[in-house]
Amino acid sequence: MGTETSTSLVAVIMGSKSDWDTMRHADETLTEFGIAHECHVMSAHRTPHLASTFSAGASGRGIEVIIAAAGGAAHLAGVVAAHTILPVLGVPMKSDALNGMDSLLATVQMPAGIPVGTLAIGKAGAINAALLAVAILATSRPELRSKLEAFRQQQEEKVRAATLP
Ligand code: RP5
Repeated sequence: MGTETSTSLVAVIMGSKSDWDTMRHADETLTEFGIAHECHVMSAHRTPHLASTFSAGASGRGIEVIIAAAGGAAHLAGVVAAHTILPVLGVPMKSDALNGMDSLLATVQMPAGIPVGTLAIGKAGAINAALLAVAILATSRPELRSKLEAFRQQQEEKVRAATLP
């Protein structure tokens, strides 16, 4: 975590190291698809300058999609989206106090003009944010589109082959 390469296509950022146990699923999914990416901890509240400079400079470094995860008063994805025109995918973290409903509403309820594509709370959101990032990249990369199609096919076959006790 915290590595940065000039070749990354996707940046996965999260408000706290405590989010990693959930966001590692985004990291793993991107790795499965062979997507060059980087993961960092930064916070809209605790490191506001870092969050704004990182997002303002992301496009210039070749990043094409940002995945931003936060919990509670989850402002990270929105703040990032305010500083870049890159697609920003928000992942609400499951919180102790309100089970992630706070994170979900804080992430999804953006004012018109600054979009954040918000995914599900927790692990499903982390995985789907990565898959959506792959889908965005795949619109201009045929080999990635093939990988995504193969993934869907395998997923379907697994469900069709499921047997119950
Ligand atoms: C948010 O506050 C983080 O994204 C995390 O989900 C939550 C709690 O952070 P810690 O107190 O565990 O650092 O900023």
